[in-house]
Amino acid sequence: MPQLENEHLMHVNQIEPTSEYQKNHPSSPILKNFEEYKTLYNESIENPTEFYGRIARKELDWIKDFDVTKYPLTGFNTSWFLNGEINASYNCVDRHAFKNPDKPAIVYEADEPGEGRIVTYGELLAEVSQLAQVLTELGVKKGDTVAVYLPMIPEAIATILAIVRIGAVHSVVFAGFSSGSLRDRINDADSRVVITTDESKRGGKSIETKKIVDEALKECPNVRNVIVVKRTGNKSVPFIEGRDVWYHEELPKYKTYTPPVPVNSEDTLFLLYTSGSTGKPKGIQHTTAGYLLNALLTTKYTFDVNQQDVFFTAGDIGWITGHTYVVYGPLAVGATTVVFEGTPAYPNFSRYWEIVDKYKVTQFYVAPTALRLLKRAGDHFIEKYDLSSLRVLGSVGEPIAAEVWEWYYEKIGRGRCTIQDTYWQTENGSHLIAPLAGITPMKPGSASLPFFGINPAIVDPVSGQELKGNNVEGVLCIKASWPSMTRSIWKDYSRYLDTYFNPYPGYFFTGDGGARDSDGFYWVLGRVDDVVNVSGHRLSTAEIEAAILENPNVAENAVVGFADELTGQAVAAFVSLKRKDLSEDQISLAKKELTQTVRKEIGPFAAPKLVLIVDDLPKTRSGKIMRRILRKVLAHEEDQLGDISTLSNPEAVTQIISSVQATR
Ligand code: 6R9
Repeated sequence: MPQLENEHLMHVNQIEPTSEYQKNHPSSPILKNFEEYKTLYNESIENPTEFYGRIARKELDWIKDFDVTKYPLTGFNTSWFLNGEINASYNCVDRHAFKNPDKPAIVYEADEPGEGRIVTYGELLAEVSQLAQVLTELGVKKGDTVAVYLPMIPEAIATILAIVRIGAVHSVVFAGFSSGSLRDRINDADSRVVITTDESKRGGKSIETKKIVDEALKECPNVRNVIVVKRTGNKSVPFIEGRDVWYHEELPKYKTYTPPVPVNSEDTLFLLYTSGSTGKPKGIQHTTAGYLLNALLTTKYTFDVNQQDVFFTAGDIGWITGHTYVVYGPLAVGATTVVFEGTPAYPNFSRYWEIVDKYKVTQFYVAPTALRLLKRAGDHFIEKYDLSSLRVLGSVGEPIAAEVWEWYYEKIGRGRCTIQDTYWQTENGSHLIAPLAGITPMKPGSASLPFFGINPAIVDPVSGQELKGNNVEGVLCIKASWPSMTRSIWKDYSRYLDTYFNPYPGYFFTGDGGARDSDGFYWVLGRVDDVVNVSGHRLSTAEIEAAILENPNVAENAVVGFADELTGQAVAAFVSLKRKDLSEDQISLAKKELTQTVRKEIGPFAAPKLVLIVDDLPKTRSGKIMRRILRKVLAHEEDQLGDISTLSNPEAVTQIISSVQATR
């Protein structure tokens, strides 16, 4: 049997979904048992055309039926549901509003407890329709891109759906990004209209959202209009006549119904920028029918969501989790989605549980970083809450450690709920590997088994050969396309091929290490490229390095991730300054400035936790910075550096070791 490097992780017993889960079920679970999953899964792999053709016709409402379910071009370049016509906003709003206009679509919990409102499917249809007409009036046409820079408020959901209602493409930019990042994303996507708020509120603080947009737009010559949602009403917020229009003033000018524009299955639904190995963010391009179908199916099957459910994804619409599991998945199913504007810590660490009890949340989905924070805050923040409405608990964005999993299971789930550790990426659109609620046995720390249609492979990183059988470890790849797979990187199809398909020909490469254990369960072992994961935020070290280099005092720098108890990983920057004769005070000022530079260039969430000023960075003779050495030193593994005598400057390593040790 091969020796697995991470074998210690994988000796975990399976936990069967409790019988209470089935017993307390308000209707009936989506699947009867694990056998049924296996049968459907096998069909989805052996006969994807039959499986997906049938399920797409059953689950989605089509304007025109598709002719071909799956059309393989070259390799993975696959199109789905060809020649079909559909509209995503119709599937997420109209079809539910027609049946049940008074049913809550959105439950909005504002940053301030006690504030918020409910938006029914009928009201959502009216708001989406009116905004769709505002966009049309502002000249937005089918295929145009619209930038969305909004906090977690109901208008954000209406905006996304209004854009796709007229066949336009949304490009949501996380409202924590700085003006520079926003500017780059607006220009790359060639967005002509931006939607934002006057200000936003988070954790009791006001954020000057509109000012950030105005700053970005100084260098976005193609933006014609800004639609501004009044969130706080602060009178001092700048308003540029002729360019800016108020959301609340424009909408009432239009009738409350406008028909959806038919789009082709393969027309672009949205762009979402994410970080990769190089500095430039990638505009991940998703298409309409395939993405929508998988968003719906995973919501329904992974989380066992049905129409009576209240689904609370505590993620932001600025990231893929918010796209798929705040907006498209729950609304396509016809459930109620919770839109939470605030943070888990404001006004105190009970906030999530208060929301769960208040709205009788049935599914709760969050990143482990929040769970680690809440676990550390203490169980007295949980104990007085009932939490009996919860059936399913989800985890996303980073590995969940076994002790956090168990805490979640016992303290929040009270031993009754199932836990779905869902592994997936911006590029995949929806879950790749995840246990199905109440069906798949769970193993703390393992994302378990693949979703329908996903055929994972563990590939040897050196030979590129697939490692068959169980007890194997390598890089995690997928063997065939699935409907919600990204079709391209915006305006950079060759980068798309280079990133995902060329590294291991014949496979989609995830960028993650992975293993299959003796039971055939999958374990995700973290990124094998230069991507770090801070609090579930995906950051490119190259992008942070480029930001640091903007500071005129910097000669060179290298950024790597290191383990952090709370945020999973944290960012460390090793920087050599142009001047080497600085005093202690000047050095500490320089460090502060560098952190500021990253906050300004990218956003506060990317700021390095550790900045080390060094004379020199370790390099190969060909001049490549050896980031591997920096990672090892930060991980206390200075005894495992290997042969450093071949470096051009081995003495740099000694200085780095002592400066890292001085921080401990
Ligand atoms: C959905 C999302 C993707 C990267 C991915 C991996 C990490 C996500 C995970 C997980 C372990 C899980 N990741 N889910 N690692 N277990 N359940 O987070 O998308 O922002 O694109 O990040 O996140 O490293 O490659 P995205």
